[in-house]
Amino acid sequence: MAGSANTSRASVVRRSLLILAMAVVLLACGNGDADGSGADEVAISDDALRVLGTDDLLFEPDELHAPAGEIEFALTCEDRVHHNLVIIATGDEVAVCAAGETGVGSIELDAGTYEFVCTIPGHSATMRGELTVD
Ligand SMILES: [Cu+2]
Repeated sequence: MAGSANTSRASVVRRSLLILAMAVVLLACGNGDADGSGADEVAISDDALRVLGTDDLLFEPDELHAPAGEIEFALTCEDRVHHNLVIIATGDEVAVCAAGETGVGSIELDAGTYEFVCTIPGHSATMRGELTVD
């Protein structure tokens, strides 16, 4: 009896691993097909605020608008420098990107005006912006 219980547990584990492997393959394909720009792209919703962190240490654009509630960010780093995007009032780092890549994140905000900044050392002097939530 103990032997057959172990056998069925092993087959459940095997089946789980197989399902997991298939899920990974499906996710990899889905991301690659989303915009055709490469397998490393993350899924970005249509409502996401898209921001570019430039190699010149600027946010483009530096003025953002969004409706109150869950606000999604897609932060793209230009070619050579990595950045993050931190909402100063809450202290939340909502997105991070490696050089040449895009990072996504979200935060729940009420109506108001929020300053955001990149907190990578040396960046905050120029990498600032304002998010208006209404
Ligand atoms: Cu930065």
